[in-house]
Amino acid sequence: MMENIIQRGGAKLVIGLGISGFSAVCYLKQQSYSVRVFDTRLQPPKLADFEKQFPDIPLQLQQLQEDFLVDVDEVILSPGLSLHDPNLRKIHDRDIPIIGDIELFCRHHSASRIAITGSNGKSTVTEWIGYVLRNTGHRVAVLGNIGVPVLEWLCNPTDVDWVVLELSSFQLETTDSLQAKIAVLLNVTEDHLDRYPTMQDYWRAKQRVFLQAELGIVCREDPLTRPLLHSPAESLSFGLGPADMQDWGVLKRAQGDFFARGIVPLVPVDSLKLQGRHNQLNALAVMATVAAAGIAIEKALPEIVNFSGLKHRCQPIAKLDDILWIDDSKGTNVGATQAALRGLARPGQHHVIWIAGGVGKGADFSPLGLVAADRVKVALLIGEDREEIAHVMSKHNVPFLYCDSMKEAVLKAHFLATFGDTVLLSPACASFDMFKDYKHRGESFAHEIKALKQLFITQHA
Ligand code: UMA
Ligand code: ADP
Repeated sequence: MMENIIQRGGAKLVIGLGISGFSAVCYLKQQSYSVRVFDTRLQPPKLADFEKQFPDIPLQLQQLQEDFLVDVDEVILSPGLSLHDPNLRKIHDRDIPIIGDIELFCRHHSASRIAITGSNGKSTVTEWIGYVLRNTGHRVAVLGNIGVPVLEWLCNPTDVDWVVLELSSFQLETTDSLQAKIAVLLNVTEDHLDRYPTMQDYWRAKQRVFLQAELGIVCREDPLTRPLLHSPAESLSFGLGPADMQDWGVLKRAQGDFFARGIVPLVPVDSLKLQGRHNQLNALAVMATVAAAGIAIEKALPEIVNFSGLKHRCQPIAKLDDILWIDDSKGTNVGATQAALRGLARPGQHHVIWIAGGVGKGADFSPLGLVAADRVKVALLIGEDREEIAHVMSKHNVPFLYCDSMKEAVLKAHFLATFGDTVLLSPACASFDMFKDYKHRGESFAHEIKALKQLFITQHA
């Protein structure tokens, strides 16, 4: 439902002409605001669309000129730029308020919001919640960092019972009016330390998901998820051990492990389609959320166990000669890759050929040492920061080889793998030194496996 928008005299300056900035321009124009646009890049991604659709909107690229700020009463900043970016100095000097697209959305749209954040698992849990809500007869929009800008949807909204928002720390920094009915903080492990001066700054941003929330859902296994800075009216928790009455956990029974609410066992843990301990945690977060949204858990459970996950997140993509190839290209930080190695390989067996490396974003790779030492046969290291990972591997006596391309990594993996091994792409790094994005990296992995398959079939024909 749309609320009345009070027209303000000044102009809105949208910074960033990627998908979120472009959607902000479309929305603000639709609402008859006066709009200007600035991007520090010479060729921002949505430039062509912008010039075609809005030839009359003033645009500055690369340098923000003082005259562009006259009459601007609010800046809508892309999550891609830090509030401390030097390009924003003139805006700070003039004390112009800076908000993000999520803030604008929350001010202008009043449907019930479920907000999900965390260092890892956001997209999986967001889609999973959307899937369960939809399949139990609810109208839902799944938006945000997942790749659908909130304001793009708001230009043409449909009637919904729930808006499910995946929120990054970057988006939370510029959002004051979130007021989620349900706010979920999945985990907080190191990420984006190229943008945050300290881990505490990153954690502070994540905690903003609880701003004026009605219910906070947190992970008992990660103390950093507890709402310490902003208190939701109520809290619930999930974790892989036994749980208090209304909380979510796992109970051990003679027949095996069961997901449970308090002391009530619900379904066997191994009925879940998704693999890995981290997905058991994700499943519990989904159970807690959809139950809090008012869905009878008995109705939700068949949908929850049936969810088959998202591409590039621990997805088996091929089996050749009894060797399993797994694409976890979205493993872009240490926490995600730790979860993949732990979740997919038994300790002590060393049957994982692990492809890793890329842009490390200032991360400390040392937590990967022990987990790799227990499980990895050989690490095949690619990309800009491969030497940093190699350093940790050599400290833990994990064999490693450098590779200069995905093709080389896949070929080497093929030659090194033996019956029953798993080849896992889980880079613990961003991809933009060698690929467009994590999807491109995963596709390149799949492409090289396919090429290998053809070579293999031809040779054996
Ligand atoms: N940039 C500049 N100058 C500018 C603006 C941006 O150099 O003036 C650069 C920055 O390096 C920035 C990059 O461009 O990182 C992308 O910024 P953008 O404004 O083009 O981004 P959008 O296309 O609007 O995409 C953004 C989110 N991107 C980021 O937060 C970096 C998308 O999340 C999100 O899906 C989209 O809005 C819709 O809400 C992507 C992401 O990588 C998937 N998120 C990070 C993550 O998941 O780890 C947080
Ligand atoms: P995000 O949107 O937070 O990046 P994704 O669902 O896209 O999360 O998953 C990113 C990576 O994190 C994948 O490698 C995935 O296997 C891993 N992952 C998913 N859930 C968790 C979790 N609860 N804890 C740790 N890693 C996880």
